[in-house]
Amino acid sequence: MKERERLTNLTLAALLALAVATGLTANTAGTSWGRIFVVLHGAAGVALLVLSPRKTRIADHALRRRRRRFGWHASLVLAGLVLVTVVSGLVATTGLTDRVGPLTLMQVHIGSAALAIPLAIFHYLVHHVRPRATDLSRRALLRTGAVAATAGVGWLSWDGVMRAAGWPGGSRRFTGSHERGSGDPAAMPVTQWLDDTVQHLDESTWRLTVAGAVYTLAELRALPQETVDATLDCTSEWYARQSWRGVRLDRLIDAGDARSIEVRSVTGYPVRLPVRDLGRVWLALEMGGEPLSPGHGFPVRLVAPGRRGFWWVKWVHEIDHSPLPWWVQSPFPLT
Ligand SMILES: Nc1nc2c(c(=O)[nH]1)N[C@H]1C(S)=C(S)[C@@H](COP(=O)(O)O)O[C@H]1N2
Ligand SMILES: [Mo]
Repeated sequence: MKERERLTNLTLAALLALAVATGLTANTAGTSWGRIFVVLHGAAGVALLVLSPRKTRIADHALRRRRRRFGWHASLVLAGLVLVTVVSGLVATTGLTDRVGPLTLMQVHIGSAALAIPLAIFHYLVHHVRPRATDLSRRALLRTGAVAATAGVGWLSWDGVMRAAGWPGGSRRFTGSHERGSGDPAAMPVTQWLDDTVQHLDESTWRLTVAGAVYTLAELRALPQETVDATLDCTSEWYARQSWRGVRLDRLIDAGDARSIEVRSVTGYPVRLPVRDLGRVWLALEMGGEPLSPGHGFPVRLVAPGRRGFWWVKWVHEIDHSPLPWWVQSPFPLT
């Protein structure tokens, strides 16, 4: 295989790995340091598009000359999945729509990427694309630099195009999310992570257990309340800024000699917070001056400014000390 083709294949492999890594990071980042991962993620997507004509030529060449390797059908499926992933990602940035039929664009984007990962690994195992010392030659680096520059400029122009067109995507948050229902709780989406369903809890029987102590809703209302303006930023492309009111966690539970604090919903949805967060996480009873609706977590839910939406446990039921460090948990909830 020609040197140039080999380099294209290698660059594509690196881009796929970069896209997956930055996509995962971009989805966990809640504070502005995450911006760089979102930019890299977009640029990786554009770079894949930039290289796609070259890759099409390489594949076409191989197929014509009947150099069909084992599992070449799987390679076509892989190409299709990568295309769907990149295009659904780009369409999602526009904010013009967030659905394709019964699925959200993010479900399509993440779903097709997840299907592509094993196929990509298989593809590179069969095709033995291995780096060589000459990959660091001046010419090779210049060529890679040119792809990176084109992708960077392409990504920035895409932002410019969206702004010029007046699309919602022009004013995305640094996480890539679009604004939905800020200051208007009724207009804010109700979102569950995976398989939870909206709970309709009865305040007369609901109880909160905090390190063994049991509270009724009336008892929580009697504790000192604070108002916090904070942004809930879901990983499925939307965010909303609201005025929340509730009890700061350090007024309910002290760190003691715990290393983390576990918070669990009535459905068993768990998160583990570092004890240093006790002074900056709230157990909210109200949003926008009204009690929470069932969809938004009635009677109480976590408000964790600077953390992505999946930390903001709804229908909280139990808060407890844990001897484990906070990072002993899956990077994303499993329920
Ligand atoms: N118990 C429970 N809490 C949860 C979830 C869930 O599935 N179960 N989903 C989380 C996710 S992913 C988000 S984005 C927010 C959404 O909050 P909202 O429905 O009030 O907008 O709730 C979080 N809290
Ligand atoms: Mo979410």
